[in-house]
Amino acid sequence: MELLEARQVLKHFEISGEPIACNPCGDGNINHTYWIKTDDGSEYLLQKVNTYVFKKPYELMENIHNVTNFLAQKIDAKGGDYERGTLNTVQSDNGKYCYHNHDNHEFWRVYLFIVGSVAHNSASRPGILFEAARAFGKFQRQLEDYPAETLHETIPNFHHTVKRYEAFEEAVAKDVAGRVSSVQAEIEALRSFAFYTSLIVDGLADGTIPTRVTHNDTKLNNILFDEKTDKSLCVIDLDTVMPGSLLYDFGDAIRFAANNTIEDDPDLSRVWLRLDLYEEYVSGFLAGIKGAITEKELALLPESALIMTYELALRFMTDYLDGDKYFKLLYPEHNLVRTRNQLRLTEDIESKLEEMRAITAKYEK
Ligand code: ADP
Ligand code: GN1
Ligand code: MG
Repeated sequence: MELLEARQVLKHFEISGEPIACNPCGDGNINHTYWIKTDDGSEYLLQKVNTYVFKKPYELMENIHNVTNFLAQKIDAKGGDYERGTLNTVQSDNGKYCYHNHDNHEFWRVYLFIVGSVAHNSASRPGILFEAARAFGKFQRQLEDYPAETLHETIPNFHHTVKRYEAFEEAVAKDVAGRVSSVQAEIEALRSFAFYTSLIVDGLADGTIPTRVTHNDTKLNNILFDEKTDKSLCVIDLDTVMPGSLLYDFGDAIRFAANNTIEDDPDLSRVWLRLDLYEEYVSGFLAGIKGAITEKELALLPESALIMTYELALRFMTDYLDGDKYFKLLYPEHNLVRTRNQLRLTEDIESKLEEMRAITAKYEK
């Protein structure tokens, strides 16, 4: 995006100063993100919302504005700095924290840029995962008394793994991109894990697993760290904050951060679950959540990592078979590479469930 184009969008927001610099920012798979600097030294984060993924951007922004205000009040009440401890939305000229360009149907939003922060794509130093887990555990606790019924479901059935499996079988049956015959082995491998799809979904439905307000996209790079101290500052990417299960957040974080390699590494010999990182995350998460976890949730922590990894393998494959409409791609076979990687990780996690249970037991109190 050119600076001139950014200026056209930013004139619809209550920002301070005239934009003088614009650069792409971050490695998200969904939205388009830019860092902006203005002539009075202010910095902002400008994002084009992906409307293929988020069908109702105004509802999305209502959720985010309300959740971040709620968090800001809690942080402020404890004497913290809410401009660094949570995202801060910037008002737009329609009063909805979001600008709709009617000519090209783009939706844009602006946050304050958190200066001096960094997002990590891997646990490059010991302690990063403990800190990440504490941050997600704390985020969960801060939202414990958030009125869940006021939240819009920004992506219906986002982590309904049974429905994700059905969507995968539908994509196989339709074969719109003509790719099914070339990926039979992967399809059969995915089918062999179908047993796991209902474990969390059924528990939520019959009430044996509590429904909580959860983040639902707990990748390590959705936390900003202080670049000097390595302490976590702020949980970001709040698009999918919705009612869900704590197991979604725990499992997804393990899926991403305890993989020995990145989630789209094509070299499968590098893909496995690192038990040392699993342990670091478990210890931090249980410290952050401070006892606010039930016995059944505790018991299912290892399976949740398997389920969230498997679910994402299904989602990547579904998108590949549908002709790559959902996730941003860096090259044509990217979704297939991601599927194979997540499938291999699912297999490895399944072989380590007992060891993961033993580790979890060490930190239960
Ligand atoms: P996506 O939904 O595409 O993943 P994110 O909201 O996670 O988009 O943003 C992408 C990246 O932009 C983050 O990983 C982080 O590096 C950076 N980022 C996002 N929000 C901020 C912010 N308020 N301040 C500084 N950096 C940010
Ligand atoms: C997307 O937005 P980002 O890059 O943090 C996706 C997650 C996937 C992840 C896989 C709204 O997350 O569900 O787990 O890619 N977000 C959405 O990298 O679908
Ligand atoms: Mg993100």
